[in-house]
Amino acid sequence: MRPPHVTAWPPWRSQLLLLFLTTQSFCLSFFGSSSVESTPEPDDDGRLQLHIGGVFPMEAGAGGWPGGQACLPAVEMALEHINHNTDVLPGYKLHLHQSNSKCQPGLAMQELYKFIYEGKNKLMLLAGCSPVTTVIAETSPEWNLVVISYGASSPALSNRQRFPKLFRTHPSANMQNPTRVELFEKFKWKRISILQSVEEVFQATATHLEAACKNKGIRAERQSFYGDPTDAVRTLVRQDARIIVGLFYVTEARRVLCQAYKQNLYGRKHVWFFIGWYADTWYEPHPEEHLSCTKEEGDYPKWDTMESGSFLREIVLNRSGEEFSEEIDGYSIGLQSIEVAGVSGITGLQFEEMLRKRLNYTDVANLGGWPEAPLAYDALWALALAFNCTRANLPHHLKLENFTYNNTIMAQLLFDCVKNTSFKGVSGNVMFSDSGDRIAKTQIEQLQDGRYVTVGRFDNGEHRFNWTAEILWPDGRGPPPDSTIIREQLETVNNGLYIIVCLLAIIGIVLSLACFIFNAKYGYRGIIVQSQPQCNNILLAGSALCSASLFLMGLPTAGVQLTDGEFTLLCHSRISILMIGFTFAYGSMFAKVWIVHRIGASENQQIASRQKDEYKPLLGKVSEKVRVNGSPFLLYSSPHSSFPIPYFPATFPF
Ligand code: ABU
Repeated sequence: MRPPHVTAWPPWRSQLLLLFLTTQSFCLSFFGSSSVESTPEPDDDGRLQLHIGGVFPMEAGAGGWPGGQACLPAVEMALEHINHNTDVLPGYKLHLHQSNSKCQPGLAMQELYKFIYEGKNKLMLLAGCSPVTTVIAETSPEWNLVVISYGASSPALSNRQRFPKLFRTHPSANMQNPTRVELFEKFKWKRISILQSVEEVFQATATHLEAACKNKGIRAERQSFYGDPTDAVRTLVRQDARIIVGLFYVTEARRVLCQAYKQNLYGRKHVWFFIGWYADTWYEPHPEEHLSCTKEEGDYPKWDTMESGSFLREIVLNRSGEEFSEEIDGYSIGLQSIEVAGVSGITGLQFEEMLRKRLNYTDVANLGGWPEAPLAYDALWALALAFNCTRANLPHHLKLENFTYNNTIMAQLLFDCVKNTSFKGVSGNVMFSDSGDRIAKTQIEQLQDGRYVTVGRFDNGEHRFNWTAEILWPDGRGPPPDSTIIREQLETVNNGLYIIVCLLAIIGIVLSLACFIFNAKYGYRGIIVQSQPQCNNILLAGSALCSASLFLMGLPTAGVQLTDGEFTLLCHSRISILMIGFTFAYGSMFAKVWIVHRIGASENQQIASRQKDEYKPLLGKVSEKVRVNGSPFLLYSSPHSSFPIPYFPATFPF
């Protein structure tokens, strides 16, 4: 059963929702369309307003990305910069309608519905968080709306057939997979495990990673969980997983750590790869999440120390090749551009300072969406520049402010303008691939005693790793192996013990031989004749063979080398000798017991037949009684039966 706190969004539900909204849209366009020409409304300063909608996940909920916390202020900042820039959209003012999606697709669809059917027509939409972007980008083409996503990493979104009007400034999560595989190869790990939540974003990333590993001859085992990772972590422990790639949202990541602690899946033998866009101190337990493992439980590990194992994270960078060598170290944000102003007139560093100020210098590194804030800023610039481009290319009778949801000409122009976007933003060069994706590089960081240290950067395009620092290993002995090392070792019997057992075996054989000679020598005596001498001889031969098998049982002893052929022969011989010896000894003993029994039984029979004659008259009466009762068994079991017991053994098979 699903845990009640988990928000689910299986594909069939999104399809149902899509169907519902499509039907709604059809009905509304039939009976009273939302796609009416909106009356342009001038602002206080006489500029015409252009409306856009944006959904921002302001909280993570049970499992999600709270990226709106830093991305919304970044978008608001971009809005101010664009509206104050006289070169961009002169005579127009952008107006943002925003709502909190909580990274829940159902809620986001409700907000989308409001954007469309309430207030002014929106020309474009901004979306963040993969599950939300997925449903919005799947639905929006019904209203000819282009969507720009500032925070959706799902590889599934790179599908033009399914998402015909989606662009994103956030790179696909697949970008990190070549980096991971490169690391596996560097440390000679041939077996890794993937632990993933069943969201489509992680499912698609894991599938891509599995294929990339397979190409390099690396075995990847995948475990997935829905809400509660307990069973999946248990399976990892059973599989002796050592190198683990975690693909899940941050609240789920804390649950995974809790289980890793409980089930001992941490420490110097383990290496964990986590997604790089979690807040810096994401591993600290949150009291409101009510996890059953907290710091107070005594030995709860300090996850930021090396004793807890190696924690690596991958951060996607959005820089061009020239900027690659000029990275600024020590920033977990990892996304700001170098000190060259872009289209907005500010540099990456200025952007960061402005955003910090806007956020009142709070602990920004622990804000959801802090690493993605430059992407959100650039997403709004991409949107504004696309409006600019569309405005310039529109036929005379069409105006941006008159956009309606069935205006396919304007929708196509908007789409083409976004597609051809190319500008320098605060997150680097912004341009989109044919599938609407951003091109990026990856940075690897290691959590070393409370600090994230950049250990290397991987250029996906050139397939080149640039190492900047050593990865530290908890015990200083280098990378841990990818599984328990199995060493084949020949186990031999101690020479002293072997000699003692051989001496005992010799004594056994000598005793058997002595008994045999004794048997042969005194075979004429009555007592020997009555003791079944043939059986005795076979028994002695069996005992001697069993004792002889002990010589072979201890082989090979320490220092004795055998070839494979010799070892096979030895194995067969010792078992065969023991088997034959045991059969001789036990068989002859059993034969003896049988003979003695038969003699005893025939003597009994003779006595019984004598008694039968004496009891004949009584027997006649009893036979009559048996006929009347109809059951000889009842008669036999009756406590009042006067039937003579000694008669029965003679009728039994013996
Ligand atoms: N970097 C945030 C991505 C969030 C998501 O893909 O849902």
